[in-house]
Amino acid sequence: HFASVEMTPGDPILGLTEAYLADARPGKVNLGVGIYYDEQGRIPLLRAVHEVEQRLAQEAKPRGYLPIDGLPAYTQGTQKLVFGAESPLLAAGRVATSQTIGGSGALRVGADVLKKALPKAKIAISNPSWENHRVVFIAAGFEVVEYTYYDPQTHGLDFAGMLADLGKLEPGTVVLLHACCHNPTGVDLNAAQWQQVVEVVKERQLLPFIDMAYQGFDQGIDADATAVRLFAASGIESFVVTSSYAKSFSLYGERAGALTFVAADRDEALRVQSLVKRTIRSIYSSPSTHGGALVAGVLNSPELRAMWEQELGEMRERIHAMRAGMVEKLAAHGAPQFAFIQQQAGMFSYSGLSKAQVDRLRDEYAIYAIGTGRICVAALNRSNLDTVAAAVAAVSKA
Ligand code: PLP
Ligand code: TYF
Repeated sequence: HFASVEMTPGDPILGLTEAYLADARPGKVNLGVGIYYDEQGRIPLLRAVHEVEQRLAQEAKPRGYLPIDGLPAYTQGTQKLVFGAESPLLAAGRVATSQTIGGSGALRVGADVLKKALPKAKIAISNPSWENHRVVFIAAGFEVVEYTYYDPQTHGLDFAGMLADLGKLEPGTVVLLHACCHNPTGVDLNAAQWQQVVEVVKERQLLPFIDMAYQGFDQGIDADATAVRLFAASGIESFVVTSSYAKSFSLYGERAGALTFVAADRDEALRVQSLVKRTIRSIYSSPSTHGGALVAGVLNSPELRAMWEQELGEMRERIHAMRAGMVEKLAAHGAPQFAFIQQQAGMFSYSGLSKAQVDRLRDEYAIYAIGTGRICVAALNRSNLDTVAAAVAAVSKA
């Protein structure tokens, strides 16, 4: 039956971790996968999360099924994080949110729903984007096109190119936008640029699909939601937001995500939500309990919420410090051309390293980065910063 099945290429990011784990060299560093590590090189268990976990263990509650669209305390908490508690959209009942299996699950359910609602629409993603964006939307039956985004000359945004490409999309095209901390480049728009994107999207009648996997990882919960808030205030009737708590709660394996549809009015929101639920039913029936209970427990306790915000703040400050430290150390090792790393935001930096330089980092220095030159700055710490900077400087010399 399966004789004709050929080997399918694996995920290059997750494959790199396997190679890293198999590497016996001491002092190896994994700058590949997008995971936030603390100063000790460990994935943190946030104190606020641990606190809820202990309470849950004490309560020893039964594990019934959740509703198809998840825990209400979780989806309502998500809406307030995404739009702000005072959002008129929430008051108007125009927002429908479902708890999903990670941000990835939100992307896929969202894509399947859009395919049913808008069977002819294409989707435009940034060039480059997280590779799974393409994979997910192709799997949902979409034709995927790209819009200009990154400028390799400046290591920044090609904003003119981006606006021009968005302005040429067919009306009705879905546009996937990274809310903040763009994966893989680390290159974000400022508020004024977002406002211009909002205008083009409105004028071309595009459908914004905002992927927010790193809320709170650059400037803060509200600042990082600027794009969402501008779309919410724009008068645009409908858009989609996907959220992930993998990074902001350090809950990678718990698969805590959310899918939010904004609709023209309350009645439309209810109808869209019925289609979302039908879609979820046909894939995995209902989401899992534990991650949802942890996030809802933190968001709905003023005390734990304050603790979480502080811990989130510590994570983003550490990332900022590592960016500054990396730039400083690289300059000290004779590579001042990397100053742009400090302008980029979030976990990732498109370092500009070539495939050959990335190969040398791995072979000669046991430092693992993605072949595109993407590095995860959230994997740097005071103990590995100097070694990494020295190695990057060394492979960057002609
Ligand atoms: N979207 C982007 C841009 C991401 O980088 C990630 C990373 O993991 C996700 C979505 C998916 O997150 P999750 O791990 O919650 O599926
Ligand atoms: O880009 C990253 O590294 C993260 C983690 O298939 C990730 O978003 C990478 C690949 C993948 C799932 C998650």
